[in-house]
Amino acid sequence: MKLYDFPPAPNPRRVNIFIAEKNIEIERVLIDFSAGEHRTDEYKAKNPACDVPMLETADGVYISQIRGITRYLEEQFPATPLLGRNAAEKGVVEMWEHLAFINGMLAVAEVFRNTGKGFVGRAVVGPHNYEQSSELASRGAARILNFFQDFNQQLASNEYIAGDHYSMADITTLVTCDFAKWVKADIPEDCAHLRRWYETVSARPAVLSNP
Ligand SMILES: N[C@@H](CCC(=O)N[C@@H](CS)C(=O)NCC(=O)O)C(=O)O
Repeated sequence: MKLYDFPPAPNPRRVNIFIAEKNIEIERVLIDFSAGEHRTDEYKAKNPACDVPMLETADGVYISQIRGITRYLEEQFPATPLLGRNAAEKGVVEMWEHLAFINGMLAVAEVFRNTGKGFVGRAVVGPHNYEQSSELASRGAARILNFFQDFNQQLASNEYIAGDHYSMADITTLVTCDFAKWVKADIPEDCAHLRRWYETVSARPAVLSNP
């Protein structure tokens, strides 16, 4: 099994923390963005989405998209469940992980990719080229603030994002909070619940070993 990885980027970090929490040994293949290795014909043949991370199973199956990768790893390595322990938990973890991704991670990406000089003509991840939009950057900044408030609200009555247990929903939310710093957005002072939770999950060994 191999993980095609680029550790400095936030989405690969989500999977790297997941793997560390589960204590799984996986060979890494570095895909260097700066050299365009995620957009070569060779890589595209394995992953038409042209993104990272991607998993190659021992049977030679290629799985991209973090939800696909974590689902596969959870099935193969069920010890230390991170996607829920029963049907209800699985549904709730997936719900919150998806919300963290679309309302958090993609909101930050909306700012980052629509403002960074390195993303001119590359405002959206994937095989197609899109121009930057300052309107999308502004909208993304507003969405980040709402993400912080909404997740703070969820943590007012829950120890972790999806309830009383640490899960993939926490990992995606934590990585989003750290990614937000790249666009100078930090958890607001008035989000005491989110700040309390952030302190706790940031101290986990699997998080510290994947900065
Ligand atoms: N929806 C994807 C997101 C993956 C993603 O956005 N990866 C970024 C790195 S954080 C990437 O590959 N970027 C390539 C590019 O910028 O062209 C998933 O769930 O795996």
